[in-house]
Amino acid sequence: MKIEKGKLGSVFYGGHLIGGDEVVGGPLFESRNMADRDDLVGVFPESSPELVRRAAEAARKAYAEWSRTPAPIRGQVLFALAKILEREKETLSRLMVREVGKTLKEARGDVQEAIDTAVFFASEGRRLYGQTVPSELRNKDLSTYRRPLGVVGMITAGNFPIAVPSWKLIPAVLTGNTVVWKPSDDSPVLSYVFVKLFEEAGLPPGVINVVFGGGAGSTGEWVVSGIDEGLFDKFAFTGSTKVGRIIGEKAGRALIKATLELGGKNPLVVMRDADLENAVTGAWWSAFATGGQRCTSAGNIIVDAPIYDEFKERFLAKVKSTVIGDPVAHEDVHYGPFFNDRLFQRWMEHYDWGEADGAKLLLGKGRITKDNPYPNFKGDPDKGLFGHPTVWEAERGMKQTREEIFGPTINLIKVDGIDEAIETANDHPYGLSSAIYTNHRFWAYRFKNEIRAGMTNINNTTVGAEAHMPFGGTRASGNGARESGIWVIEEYTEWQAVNDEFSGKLQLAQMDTEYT
Ligand code: UN1
Repeated sequence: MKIEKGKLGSVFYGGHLIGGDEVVGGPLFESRNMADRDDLVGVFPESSPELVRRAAEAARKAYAEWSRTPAPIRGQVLFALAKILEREKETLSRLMVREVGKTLKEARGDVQEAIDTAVFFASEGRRLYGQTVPSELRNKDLSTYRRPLGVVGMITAGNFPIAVPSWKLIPAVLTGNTVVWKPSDDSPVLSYVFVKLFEEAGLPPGVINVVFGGGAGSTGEWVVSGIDEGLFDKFAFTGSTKVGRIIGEKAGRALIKATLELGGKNPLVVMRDADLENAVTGAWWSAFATGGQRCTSAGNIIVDAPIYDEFKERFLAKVKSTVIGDPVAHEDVHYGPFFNDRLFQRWMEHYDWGEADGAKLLLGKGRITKDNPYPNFKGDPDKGLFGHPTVWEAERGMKQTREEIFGPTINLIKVDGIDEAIETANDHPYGLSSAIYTNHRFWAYRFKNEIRAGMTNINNTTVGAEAHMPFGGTRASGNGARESGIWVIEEYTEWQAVNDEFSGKLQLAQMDTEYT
């Protein structure tokens, strides 16, 4: 499908994509431009338990042929996909700005991450190595093969509507699996178009099946129940720790692998010797890029006592320079609206936590409206849900320093020295990303070695992981599985051990006996 320029300017109607058919009917839901709620972007149907089963059957049927397709040929599809995504990068990015509310620069980055992922895994089709292994017996060869798992169930969030699904879809299909995908109800149009581009690249019908709809009490719940029904051989999820635990329990009972990418409370430490200019800019971007709606967004900025006051002053000045607004009409905004109502509601709650715990509000006051204005706002704030950039002075142990907030809010915490900085940085249940600003090698190395996080940055932001590095977290941020890069192949395949006996006799390992 060539995306027709202009066609996406009108309302987009789509159906579930099951086995090459487009299935419509059932209750409908809307996808609206979050910066201008009057702008209807798309209308899609909700799924049903029955349709989820139908999608899983279609995936099972397609698996027979797709798993037998040579891996280099599967890789060719991904090369074609990378080229098509390049061709459509601008259209997809502009659609993302309208459908989700990302800024144009960030939307382009989101699509680019999928292109990079497609390029990376396309060549893996020619490398999906097994091993040859020496046998303890003569005239016997041992070898290992990677085998696909079968049908993969997937649920993704809407904050990275192309990149994060690409981390799952691309390695899953490269390794010979087929998929039932429930994309976020924040981004059905992008998800629909993305799968159509896979089809244009040559992916056979039924390899990726899509069921649209919401989470609890809707399609997401039916897809998760599918684990109990034995519909899936693997499950991949990006979303909350709460839902991740439910999926993890079910996957455990069903004895299938799960990839769980969950919440974060990512610390950023600024030591007394840091380049302050760089640290202020990095801390600002880590906290407020994407309006704080990344799982890698900074949650706590932990500042060494001797520079605390200076950092605070410069940081507040930087935060006040943030430009917020409608990203469709204004390409230069730093962040746009909340990506959905639920995120906004949850963000508003954190003001109560701060008040209850006696944290000091330095900047920010809830939703931006005409009556509660923000000076650097572009567009009409009343048409969407926009948040004031919010900065707290907080103390270790307060609820807001331990729970993920997922919005434009950051806590400043004062500490004295590297020991207290590391202890404070680890004082929350999560372990996704982390960062330290220092030029002292000893402090940087101590942090790198002692921080409990899947990803660590030295003199760099908590956000912006590269597409070929292992992405994921420890503790409540995940279950140890990683996405991106070569390591992810392990998550979508299992090993087959092959014994090739050519002695013409009955030889037995471990037993010094020959039967003839
Ligand atoms: C996410 O927020 O779910 O590292 C993914 C980053 C991006 C991906 C974020 N490359 O910030």
